Amino acid sequence: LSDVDGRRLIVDAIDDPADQIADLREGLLGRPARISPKFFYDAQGCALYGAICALAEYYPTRTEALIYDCCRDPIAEHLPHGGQWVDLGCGDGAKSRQWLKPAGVRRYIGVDIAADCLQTTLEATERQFPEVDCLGVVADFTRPFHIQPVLNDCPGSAPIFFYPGSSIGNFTPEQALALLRSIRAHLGRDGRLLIGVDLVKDAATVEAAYDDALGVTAAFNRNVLRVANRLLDADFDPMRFGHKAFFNAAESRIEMHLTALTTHSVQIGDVQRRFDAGETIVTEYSYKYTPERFIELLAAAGYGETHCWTDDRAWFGVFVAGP
Ligand code: AVJ
Repeated sequence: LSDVDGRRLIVDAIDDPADQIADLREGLLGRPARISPKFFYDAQGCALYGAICALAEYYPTRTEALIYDCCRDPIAEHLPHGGQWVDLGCGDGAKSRQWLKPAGVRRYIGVDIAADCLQTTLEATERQFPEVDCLGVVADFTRPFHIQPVLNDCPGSAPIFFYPGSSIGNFTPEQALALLRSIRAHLGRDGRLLIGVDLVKDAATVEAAYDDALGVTAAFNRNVLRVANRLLDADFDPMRFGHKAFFNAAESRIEMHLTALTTHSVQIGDVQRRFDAGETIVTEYSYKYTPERFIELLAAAGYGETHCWTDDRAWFGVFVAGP
């Protein structure tokens, strides 16, 4: 960990941009071609994701918000007071700010891959909650990240790891298990995990959420090719790829792909990659769980008591898990 701005913004040394670029290149040259969903989120991708969250078809964001709005106090009763709130993938931090009072938070730790956005989030949080000590950690938690030294600065204040928005769905169940275990290892005696998870439901509802009528999700998907062009000095034409999203029931996940509409070659740095018509690039898996399956996963990761809240259609689940 290195400290760049007083002690407000800490950069996790493991997050090496050269490795990220090497991963992206390797994925695109592989067969099948793939791109990690973390590359969706440049400035334009973040704006498009914001637009997705406002779509009628995209139920997860609003369903999760509904659960928090109606159950905030009962949920907060299961969280330690005077704790350190660790906001995993904090984005603009708005979801977390609604918890700082009800959970009596002493310290806010925003964790995100995007340093610029993180700085803005910390300033906004500090302005609204001058009594809360705010700091940021720039980290990519698709890799092991180093939060323990930061938590140790504030002894006696239990951590609450907040992982909303069903971001856990981007990991395979095996990867999710590893991440849940590593969070579990930081809980101590009184720490908790508060996590939002999208639940299994009829395929048509899920598919509409990832293939909306206005084509916003299609634009979000194609935008990743513009990110690849910039990072790899490539010349993808996003409009030569079609957006495909379908529910894979056997794996319990939505798959998003970009399908080459015609056979053509793309320059990727100093190599050419041919894409045959119909060949796809996998851009995202978004796993859906039943409450039972997610509780099992938490148990396998070493959590003890677990509580779950859902909306009345049981479309989305919010879980609090302790050691
Ligand atoms: C940010 C991973 C929760 O899987 O629903 C939205 C991203 N992709 N529409 C999801 C996403 C397409 C989203 N997560």
